[in-house]
Amino acid sequence: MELTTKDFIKDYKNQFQSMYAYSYEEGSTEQLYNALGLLVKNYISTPWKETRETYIKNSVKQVFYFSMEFLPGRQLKSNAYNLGLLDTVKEGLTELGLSFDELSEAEVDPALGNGGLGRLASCFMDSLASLSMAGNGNGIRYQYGLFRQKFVDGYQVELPENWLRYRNVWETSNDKSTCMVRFGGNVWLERNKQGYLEAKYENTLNVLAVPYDTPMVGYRNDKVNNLRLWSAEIPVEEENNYHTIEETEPIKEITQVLYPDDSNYEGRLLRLKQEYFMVSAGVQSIIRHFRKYNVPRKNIPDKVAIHINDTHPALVVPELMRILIDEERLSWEQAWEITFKTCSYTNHTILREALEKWPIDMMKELLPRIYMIIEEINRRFVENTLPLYGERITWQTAILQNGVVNMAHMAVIGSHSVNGVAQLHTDILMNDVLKDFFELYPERFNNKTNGITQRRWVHLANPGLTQLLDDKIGEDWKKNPSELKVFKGQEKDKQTLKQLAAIKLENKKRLADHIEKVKGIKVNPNAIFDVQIKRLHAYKRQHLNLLHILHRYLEIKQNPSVDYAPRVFIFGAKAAPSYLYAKQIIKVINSLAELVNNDPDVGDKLKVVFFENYGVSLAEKIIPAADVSEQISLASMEASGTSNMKLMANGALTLATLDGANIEIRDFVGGDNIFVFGLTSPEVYELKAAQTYNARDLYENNSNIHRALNALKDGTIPNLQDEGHAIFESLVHFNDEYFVLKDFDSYVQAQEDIDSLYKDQNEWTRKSLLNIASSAPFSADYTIKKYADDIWKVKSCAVEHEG
Ligand code: 26W
Repeated sequence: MELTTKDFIKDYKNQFQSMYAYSYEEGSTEQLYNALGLLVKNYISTPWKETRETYIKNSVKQVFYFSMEFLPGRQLKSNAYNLGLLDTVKEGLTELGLSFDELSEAEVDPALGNGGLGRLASCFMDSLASLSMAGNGNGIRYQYGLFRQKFVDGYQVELPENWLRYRNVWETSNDKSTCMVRFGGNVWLERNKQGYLEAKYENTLNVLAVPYDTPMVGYRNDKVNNLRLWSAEIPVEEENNYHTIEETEPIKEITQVLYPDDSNYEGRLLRLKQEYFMVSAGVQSIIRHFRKYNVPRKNIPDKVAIHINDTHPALVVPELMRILIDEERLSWEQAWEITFKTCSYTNHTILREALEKWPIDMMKELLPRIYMIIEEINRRFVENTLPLYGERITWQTAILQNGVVNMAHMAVIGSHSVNGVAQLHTDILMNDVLKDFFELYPERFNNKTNGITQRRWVHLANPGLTQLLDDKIGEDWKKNPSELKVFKGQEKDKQTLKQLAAIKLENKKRLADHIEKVKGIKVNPNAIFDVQIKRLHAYKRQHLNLLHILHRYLEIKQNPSVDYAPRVFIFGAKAAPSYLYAKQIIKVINSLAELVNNDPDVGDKLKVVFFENYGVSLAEKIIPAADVSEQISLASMEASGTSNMKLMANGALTLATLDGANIEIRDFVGGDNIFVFGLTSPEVYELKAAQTYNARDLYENNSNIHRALNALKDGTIPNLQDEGHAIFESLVHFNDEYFVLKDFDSYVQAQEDIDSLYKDQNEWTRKSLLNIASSAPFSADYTIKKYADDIWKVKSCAVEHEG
């Protein structure tokens, strides 16, 4: 949009004064930020309204992305940037003697998700808007986001994240679109005068769902989509339906906290309430829209696509059935046809412990009508499948099994499309995790490799690199990422390489300053910055990284002149509060950091930095400064990974197992420009099947492993209780579930290869350039185009302006 600096200054002064009744010169940073945020939101409001009206007027097909998690990150900068106002705003503030960066740091980063799945949802929102597609998010407005992580004596401590204590300038509560969600009570069917079977309810607990809408601003296309987050509130009492304070107490709980478990399912009643609450409110508001505009119900699948982001919102299937049958009076067959054509499902993990299975008794009591419908879906499924495929397949794929509702099965049966998030992951779904379903419905399965938005992760996070790309290949890559490959042409250009290296060094200096500020650790910006940032989980193998650091430390102690390139190992990771082993790994890394960072024999050769409270904002600081991207999960375990893509796009070289999207990264960048190590997925499957793995043998016969493992428990690492022992035990006595020791040697070798290459700065930077130039396929814009073409059948849509 067009705005002069002068107009901006005028608007800003007015905005501030109208909010606080004094001049901006007297404002606190927080107030100055609030005024700026609300002003930018004002600028957004016109395209936001026009976008909505265009969708309605043209009756375009819309996507609703149902997700229990969204991790949008701070929005001031990205909104101003996407609107095309960032430079104007910065200039204007400078003229007023204010710093944009300082104000933008005052924004809270909403941590409404755990990790990859939530961040992916937000990258998708950004791409949908930027591609001018009608794509809305539907989720929960948690009052408390993911806990704030603090280290006390090296241990993770979780603090509440009360992000709404401050004003959230981006959201608009939308009172006219509330709906009622019913829980519990008794339900029965009664034939009414017209001969319909009517669902009758008594003694239900009614919860008011209040939507809070947040604009999702497209990149310079005047397009603004909607992220709708629901909050549970107590309904105003009615004459015959009122509840006491005691009865309504549990209502407020529903949207209070985000479950902090990543890839770990626990059958907690409150979580099931959250899932149904979000699903029911979302589906009701979609159907209400169709009623308002008189869309024939059978046309629903032509007008809406509902996406189920992992199984968490899989209750969409029975909820849509319920509304179509009970409220819209369609027959079962008509309702099923619509539901099935409307819904699609993405799986994000193959970890068995992550697969949601709700106890039937719990479901029946909390959601009696929904359970009746699930039972009927299951009955019909069994009735159709049994004669065609026989007993084994039918019972293995049923929704109701051994007293539980299998949510993945419900999602697959109720969706016309099922996808994994990287090619290997999709293959594993088809050949292993969902293989019986693949036999029943091969046509439903497809792959959609994840992607990231370059706008947040390159344009905004790495302005130096962005400027260099603009200078060298023009600005087209910003709208059309495939243009990035043109950058390959510069791989031999000495000057470009020099500039690229200088930009990386600048970014590293900035991160080094930040490290000193928050951790008090001095690091050398010329060292290799080696980064592993992701949730802490045994399958991601932060402890393999840990063992290698320990190995290097012991080598240095044994031979202080050993020739290692200086290295800073950087970690960012939260552990689920109940995941003891992950927390023990954090503690050991922190204690090892203390040892290494303070040992004069070590000097610059080795530094270890474990950031507290890793999240989107911290990632934006770390990623542009990374040289090495650690993607070291046991092959077959990481569905895709997305930090691998962000790091690659910022010129880090990947150190990886052939897992998830790492395989595709290697394919695009070429085997010479990535460091691959470890077992492959087929080898992992084979080794598991053979049951011949013996970790103790490796401990006993491999001297490096022996030495490093002993150091975990012999007092080498200071300040440990039994955490070192616990890791030792898991690896040696419990036979190393994730083959850490098996991959150790090849990991160490790859790390040494990294050292050698880094000594040749020119060659290193050339490979870094090739990584940047090969990162376009991982743009979320491409991923979203594929979802849109293959699954959702939605198109880009030009927005019409008034006047
Ligand atoms: C029910 C508990 C629970 C909570 C979260 C189960 C599963 C999850 C998520 C599916 C975990 C998750 O975030 N998975 C990650 O999704 C990313 C986006 O597709 C992938 O890149 C990661 O590989 C995958 O671990």
